[in-house]
Amino acid sequence: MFQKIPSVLNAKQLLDQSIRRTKKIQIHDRDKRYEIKKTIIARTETFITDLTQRLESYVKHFPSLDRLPLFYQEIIDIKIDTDKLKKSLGAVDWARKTVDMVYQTQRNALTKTGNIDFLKQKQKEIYGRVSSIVKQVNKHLVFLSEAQKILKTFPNIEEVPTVVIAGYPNVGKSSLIRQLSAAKPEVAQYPFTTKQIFVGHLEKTVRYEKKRYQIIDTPGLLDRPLSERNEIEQQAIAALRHLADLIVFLFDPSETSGYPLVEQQQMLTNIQKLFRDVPFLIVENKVDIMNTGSSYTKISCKTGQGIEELRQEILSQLP
Ligand SMILES: Nc1nc2c(ncn2[C@@H]2O[C@H](COP(=O)(O)OP(=O)(O)OP(=O)(O)O)[C@@H](O)[C@H]2O)c(=O)[nH]1
Ligand SMILES: [Mg+2]
Repeated sequence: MFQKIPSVLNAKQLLDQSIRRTKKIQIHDRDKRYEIKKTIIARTETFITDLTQRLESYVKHFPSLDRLPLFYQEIIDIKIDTDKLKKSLGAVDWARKTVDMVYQTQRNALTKTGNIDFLKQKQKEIYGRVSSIVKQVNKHLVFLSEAQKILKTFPNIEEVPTVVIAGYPNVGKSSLIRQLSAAKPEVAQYPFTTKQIFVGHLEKTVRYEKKRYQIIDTPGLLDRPLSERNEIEQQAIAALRHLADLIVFLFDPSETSGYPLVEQQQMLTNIQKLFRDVPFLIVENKVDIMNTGSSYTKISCKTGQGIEELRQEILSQLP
């Protein structure tokens, strides 16, 4: 989704690169004065073109934030900060336009004169003004560079029916998505192993036609108000809010996760209040350690018990 955004250079790197481009340019003419004049003009022109094209490509390749699917809008705001991102894109766009304008107003002076010293002086002046414009937006270039690195890690979300797995930390959410799909998020015996959204896929053949579904692993959630949730938990909430056609709520009754079952139950109640329109499938994991005897679906991601039945149950409930 965001793979096309180029790596963003800072002001110094950008200016160095564009100047390096110009060094190779050498125009030949039998008339020595013409040769110097044409070379200076060609180098200046290349410097400006290279620079403005790079600046333009940064702005162009960042997505139009208001037109993105809501899930992306929300995680961009959580992980990057939408207002800052817009401001930085605006600043870089301003720099491109201003560089271009400076050059357009100086261009005639370059082409009209025959005086080499004046020409060199003008070239220096243009380079100086342009450099100071680019340096003025350095902090925005640095911000865009960071943003690009973060955007590159965002999962590719498709417009297909989607099941989101939610639950307390360490209950086995990532283990479950590993059982059900080819996605391989990290599994570990400590809470908050998963720090971002992972996407896997499920398939079902309906009348010879293969249907594709998404299964999403989320970071663990604690039972606390939305306003107290950290950035990692907020991503899980964003996935539930914008992507879920079905929520699989995973319990760990064995409490080997380190969280009491009553707390897990309390959170289920609160999450259900938050997402009233979405169907919930309640599942108890780690049945190899602990079987509560309740009527909920029981699985073990360790032994594989109940996994195929759960897969069928999920597929039958997705639209
Ligand atoms: N005995 C047993 N252990 C399990 C089972 N499922 C998961 N585990 C273990 O529980 C621990 C947590 O598993 P994860 O899949 O990382 O849990 P998670 O819910 O994704 O955890 P976070 O990403 O931290 O929220 C790991 O040590 C798993 O090996 C199970 O069915 N039985
Ligand atoms: Mg996990």
